[in-house]
Amino acid sequence: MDYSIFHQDLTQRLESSRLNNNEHIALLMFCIDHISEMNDTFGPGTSEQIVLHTEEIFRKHLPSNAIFASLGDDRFTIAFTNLTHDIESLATKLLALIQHPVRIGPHDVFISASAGLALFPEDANTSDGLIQASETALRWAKASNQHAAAHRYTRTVQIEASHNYRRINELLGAIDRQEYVNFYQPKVDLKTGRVVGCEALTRWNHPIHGILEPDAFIPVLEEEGLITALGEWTIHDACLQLKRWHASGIMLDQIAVNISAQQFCSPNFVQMVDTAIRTYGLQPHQLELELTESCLLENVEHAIQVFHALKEVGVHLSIDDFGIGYSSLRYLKDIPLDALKIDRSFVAEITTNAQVSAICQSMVQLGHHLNLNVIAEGVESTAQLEHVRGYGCDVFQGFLCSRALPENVFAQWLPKDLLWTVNHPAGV
Ligand code: G
Ligand code: MN
Repeated sequence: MDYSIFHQDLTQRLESSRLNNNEHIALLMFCIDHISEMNDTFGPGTSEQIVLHTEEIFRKHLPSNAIFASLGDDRFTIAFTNLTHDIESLATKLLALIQHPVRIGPHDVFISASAGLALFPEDANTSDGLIQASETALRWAKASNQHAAAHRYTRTVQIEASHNYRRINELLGAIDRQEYVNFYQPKVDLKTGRVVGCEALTRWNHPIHGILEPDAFIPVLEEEGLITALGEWTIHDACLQLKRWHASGIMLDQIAVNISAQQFCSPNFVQMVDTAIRTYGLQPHQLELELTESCLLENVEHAIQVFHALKEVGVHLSIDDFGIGYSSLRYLKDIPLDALKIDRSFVAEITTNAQVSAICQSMVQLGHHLNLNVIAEGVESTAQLEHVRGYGCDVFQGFLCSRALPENVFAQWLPKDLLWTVNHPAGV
């Protein structure tokens, strides 16, 4: 059943149950564990086969009073009304049915699954509340490695969730407490050696743990849908920084900021970018937004519109981590871009792997044929530098030149005339 029909049906069942002495309704949320890793391990198409197989088991064994929806990827939800049997033992039975090896090609793939359970009216009294409670219970089941039985939504779960809430508050409060800080990594023109700009990379200066890299906090913010607040701070701070450098005679052309897909898709994103530029009186092209192909995954039409709207504002747009995303090359014809950034995993092998080197060369040509600047990321050695220069890359970034540095260290590191040579000490 389609999820929106499932949701409607569930809402109606809750309504009639309310008129019927609050008859119990149970919602089970199932998730197949580690499905995203299965294709890597057992070959492409494995996860789809497992999802179909699981769906079939559900359909075969569901009682007639149940409604069932597949939520895409690895999730399934089932609602039961007029509960006549023990829901917990039914959930246990379903989990046991799923958790069997499935023959896929030459492999026996063992499926493991987790489940969360929430009841109306005890745990929640709306369909959204019930779905949320079952998801919270599912998270708890996964976190505690519980696969044999459904985890019932309980006060323990609420306590766990409020821990999570405190962690989120900690992350968000960090903006007000000014614990986030941007570090800057220089970008160097490969023909002239001029430091043309830098990439702002956000760090969290945690009161206890010290400087944390984005991996430690960005995924949590994204998971909770809170990345936009930090993203807005990052853009404002970067614009302010470029303005300050200009005021002190450091005439970098441009500052780049990374944009998460979630932020890119958020309402008012374009407006926010426009406001930031105006607030600090920057020329629009002095701000570059680094976007990944994942921006185009959810809603391509909307994403293309956003790209065009940003171009109207006049900011520079580049595709970050180019070459490792999941989208096709087709989008390159539909979106206005200024640069491609060759992912550093290619650069890492450019001197040792002839295939990788050929791919890099082709990426440079592809970029140039589309009138784009091509930037090589992650250049760590002079040999890599010579390769990317030889292929005609326009700009490079990487530890050979400098790591991302705090603002004052960056300003000290910058060559006075902004001209970088290999002899200039690397920023550490
Ligand atoms: O993909 P993106 O450009 O946003 O990645 C930036 C990240 O890459 C930063 O975390 C930065 O520390 C890291 N990085 C930058 N230069 C290098 C490099 O030369 N080598 C490696 N291994 N990582 C780098
Ligand atoms: Mn980047």
